Amino acid sequence: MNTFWNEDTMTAPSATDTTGFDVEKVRADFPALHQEVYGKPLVYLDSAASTQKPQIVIDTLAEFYGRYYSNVHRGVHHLSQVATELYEDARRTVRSFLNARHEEEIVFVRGTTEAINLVAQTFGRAEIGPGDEVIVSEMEHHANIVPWQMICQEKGARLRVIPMDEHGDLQLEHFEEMITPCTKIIAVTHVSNALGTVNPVREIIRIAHAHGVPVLVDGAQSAQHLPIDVQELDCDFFTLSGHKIYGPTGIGVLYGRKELLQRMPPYQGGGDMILSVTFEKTVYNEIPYKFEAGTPNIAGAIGLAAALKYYRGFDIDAIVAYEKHLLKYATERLEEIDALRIIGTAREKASAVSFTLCAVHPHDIGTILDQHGIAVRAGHHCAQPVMQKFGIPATARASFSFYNTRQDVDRLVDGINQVLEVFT
Ligand code: C6P
Repeated sequence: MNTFWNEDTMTAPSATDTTGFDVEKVRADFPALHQEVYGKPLVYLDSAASTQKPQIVIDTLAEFYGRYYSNVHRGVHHLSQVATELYEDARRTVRSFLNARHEEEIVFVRGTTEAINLVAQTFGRAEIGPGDEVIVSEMEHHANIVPWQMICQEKGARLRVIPMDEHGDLQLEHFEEMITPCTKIIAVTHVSNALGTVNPVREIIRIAHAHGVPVLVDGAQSAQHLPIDVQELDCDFFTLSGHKIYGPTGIGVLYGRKELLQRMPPYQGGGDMILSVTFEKTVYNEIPYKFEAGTPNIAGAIGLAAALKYYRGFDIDAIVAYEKHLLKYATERLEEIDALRIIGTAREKASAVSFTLCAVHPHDIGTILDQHGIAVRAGHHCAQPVMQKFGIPATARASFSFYNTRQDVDRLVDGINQVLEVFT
C-alpha cells in the first residue's frame, strides 16, 4: 500500500563514526539546503528554531494528501480506515522512538508549548492548590515558565526557580532543599535553547522522585540531539516539537506516565475525547484520546513518524558524536574572535552557540550574516530571564544539526569578521 512505511526504502544509514560521518549524504536528503540566498549558498544555522525537512518527509506528506487522506476515528469507509491506521501507526513509531512503555502514553499535540500547557491546565489544575509550589529553572524557555505562572496565579501557588551560574550550569547544590511537601511538580528543560546547556535531568528526576514529586522534561531541544529513553530517564512527562526533529510544524508529542494521564482531567472538550454525551453528563474517552479533542493534525503525525523513522535510520551515537565535534569546532573558531563573547559555557552543551559582539546589536549581526547567506537567530530566544541573568538584551545564536559542516562554521566565522568590518 503505502511505500513510505517500508523501512527498506528509507535512506540507508550513512553515519558510522565521528570521522567517517557522511554529512554530504545527509545533506543530499535535504533539498532546502541546496539553494542560494542573496546569491550566496545558504548556510542554515537556525535548526534550534526549526530544522529543515528531508525529502522523505516532504514525499510522505504529499503521498498522504494525494492518496490516503481522510479524517480519522470516524468513518467506516476505506480511506478513513487507512488514515486511522497510519495515524495510530505514527503513535506506535513515537512510542518506540521514546521507548515509552505504552502507546496510550503518547498524546499528539501541536508542539512543546501545547504539551506543557496541557500538563499545567490538567495536572496543574487538579493537583496544585493555594500555598503549593512549582519548581522550574532559570534557563527555561517562556513555554516552560508562563503556563506554570498562569496556573500558580490562578491557584495562589508559588513559582520557584533553580538558579544557574555564570556559565549557564544549573546550581543544584541546594536543589533538594527547595523541594518541600508543597512542591507539586518540577519542570525543567533537557537542553537550553538559548545557551545549549545539557541539564542533568536524570539526577534531577532521581532527587525529585525521592520526595515523591513528578518531573516534566522539556525535550524541545534534546530529542533531535540526544538519545531519549523515557523509561531510563524515569521522567513523568516529556515533550517534543515535531518541527525541530525534521518533521512538520503543528505537531508535537506529550509523553505522560500512564497512571498520571489517567488521573488527569481532560484538556479541551469536543469530538473524539468522549465515550458518550448527553446534556446531563459526558463520559470521557480513554487516554490518549481524552486529550485529543477534535480532528487532530493527521498529516502532521504521519509526517512526524516519517521524520523519526528517517532519523532513527542513522546510528544516533554517530550523530551525537558528529554534532559534538561540530560544536567543539565552532566554539574553538568563535573563540578566536577577540570581540566575540560566547554566552553559555556550561560543562555539557549540545547544538547551539549564543554570542554577542562588542558594540554590535545581535539583530545587526543577524541581518548582515543573512546578506551573506548565513541564517542565524538573533533575539532573546523566548528566554528573557536568561538574557537578564547575563545582563544583555539579546544574543545571536548559531545552532547546528547533523546536516551542517565545518565549512558552514568557517562561513559563519568569515561572516562575523565581515560584520566587524562594517562596525569598525
Ligand atoms: N524554541 C527557538 O528558536 P514550540 O514553539 O512549541 O515548538 O517549542 C517551544 C519551545 C519550548 N522549549 C524549548 C527549550 C524551546 O527551545 C522551544 C522553542 C525555538 O529556540 C523557538 S522560540
